[in-house]
Amino acid sequence: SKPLLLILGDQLSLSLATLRDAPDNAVVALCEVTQEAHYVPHHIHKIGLFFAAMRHFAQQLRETGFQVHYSELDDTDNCQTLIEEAERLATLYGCDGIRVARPGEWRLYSAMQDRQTADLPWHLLEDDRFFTTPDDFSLWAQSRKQLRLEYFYREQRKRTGLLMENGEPVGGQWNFDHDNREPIQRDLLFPTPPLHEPDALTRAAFDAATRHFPDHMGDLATFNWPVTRRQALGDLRHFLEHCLADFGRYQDAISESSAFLFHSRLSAALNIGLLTPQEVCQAAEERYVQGKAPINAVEGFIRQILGWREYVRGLYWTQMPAYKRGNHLGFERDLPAFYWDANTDMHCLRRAVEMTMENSYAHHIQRLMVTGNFALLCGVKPEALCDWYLAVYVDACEWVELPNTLGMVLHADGGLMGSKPYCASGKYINKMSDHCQHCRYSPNQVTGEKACPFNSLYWHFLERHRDKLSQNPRMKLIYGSLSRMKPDKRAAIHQQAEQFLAQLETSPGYGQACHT
Ligand code: FAD
Ligand code: DLZ
Ligand code: SF4
Repeated sequence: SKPLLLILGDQLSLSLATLRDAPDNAVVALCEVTQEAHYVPHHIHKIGLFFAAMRHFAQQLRETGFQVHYSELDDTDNCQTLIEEAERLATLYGCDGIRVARPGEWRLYSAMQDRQTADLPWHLLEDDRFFTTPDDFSLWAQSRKQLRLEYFYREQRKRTGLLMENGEPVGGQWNFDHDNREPIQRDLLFPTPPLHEPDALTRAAFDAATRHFPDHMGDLATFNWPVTRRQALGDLRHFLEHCLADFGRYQDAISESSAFLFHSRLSAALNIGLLTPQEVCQAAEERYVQGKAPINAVEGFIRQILGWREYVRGLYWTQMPAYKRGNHLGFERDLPAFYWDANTDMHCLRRAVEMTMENSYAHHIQRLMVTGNFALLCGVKPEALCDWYLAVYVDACEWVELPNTLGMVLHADGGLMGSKPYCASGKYINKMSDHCQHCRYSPNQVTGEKACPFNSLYWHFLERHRDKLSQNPRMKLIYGSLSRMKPDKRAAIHQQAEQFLAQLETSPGYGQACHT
């Protein structure tokens, strides 16, 4: 037999199952196709990253001795969809089947599954570059009444031995979050990420991306993501030496001046396969063992990767395709127009979208508590918000984007990702960030011309969803405050929010303009 080994854009790892035990006659294929760059209007950094990293990986595979076919976007015979292009290449090279590891998105997975019995059959392999497989997650979930990250995470700590000592968690606790909620401090200095100069291969990839997708968000002049394993290892080293020790305490802080603070910026490199989650977690643990980073930082960091990252992936694969249709709170609003151009006088939102436009990145608390929280309070419909997050972030792949957006932000899965919605008023943003002093609104006012819109929207949201949320034990306290509010104050807040929502410009079709 002679297989075509298809390597997808987020499968750039030599350890990939598809490449293991490959017969000598196998042909490896990597395919740039317009369909993958179009189905949501990706930020140009994301397209540039995928093309540049795929081209470098193809070169590495050739140097390792594989026979590689690389389809460029400009090839005249390129079919421009992954399925068709792989089948064209398999026929061209006389292959009798196509092997591929589980893709990162359901739409591709189901299309490939449908072709398992075709004349030219597709064979799907498990993608085992994670700590757990979807089957492991399913087995864990079967025995539980309720799915919660915390228990899943503890089990993974025990299974891997990460931060464990004689069967007990290092430091005597599983979780050090109470040490990890420091707001932004005045005069804090942030490390500068290493600069990656684009080489000729990267420049050619960028040129193709810019020519084909000139209208997409962003400018490749500010691109600074790793496109090779060597560059990704450089970013990992920088994080370990300059950021990890402060990662924990400023994990939830938001800064006017820094897009990255002490975050690792490693999500894209992890998601496309330039780094393994195992090596990143082990390297962080090592810094703790050497006494170079405190336990609250190292545990907090490892929990994101060993806990959250695996948990969302397990949820995605065990709950799809129904998961994507979830809309527990019945949201119907289109996406506010400023998500595409940052044109808003709400300063925190403006900065979050500006940083997103500049870097194709925003850190977790900006995604969750600024752009996410605003969409939740306004009731933006899940498909509109999910398409946006999938399009604009360099690390976005549906298996990780969807549970975070639909589940964690919009509570549209009815509570699988979080036991309560992460709704918050302007007070929270004022506490964690230094944005409000630059804003035309005041986080301390709820009604009136200067009132921060988050404040009235917050109460309006609670009122609107009383039926579904007021019995939630974690929300009883806040519903108590709402009940005690004087009726005239409540009416004024209601009116303030209604007025705001009535004048909020939305954009039903911005994304669609780039879909064709
Ligand atoms: P750090 O803060 O340094 O964290 C370290 C690593 O932990 C990250 O690189 C990432 O691999 C992992 N991690 C942290 N939080 C999460 C999480 N909630 N879920 C899964 N992994 C996590 N992450 C993506 O990788 N792709 C996405 O498309 C994505 N979409 C998101 C959408 C929303 C609405 C929200 C709230 C979060 C989303 N996240 C996504 C999770 C998180 O925001 C990013 O992983 C993180 O901001 C990436 O930056 P970093 O590498 O500097 O992370
Ligand atoms: C995001 C993306 C882009 C922009 N381009 C390609 C591509 O040309 N070829 C490819 O194989 N993958 C690309 N991707 C990633 C895919 O959309 C998808 O997320 C992964 O292939 C799923 O494993
Ligand atoms: Fe954001 Fe409100 Fe603060 Fe302005 S006042 S920055 S809108 S939280």
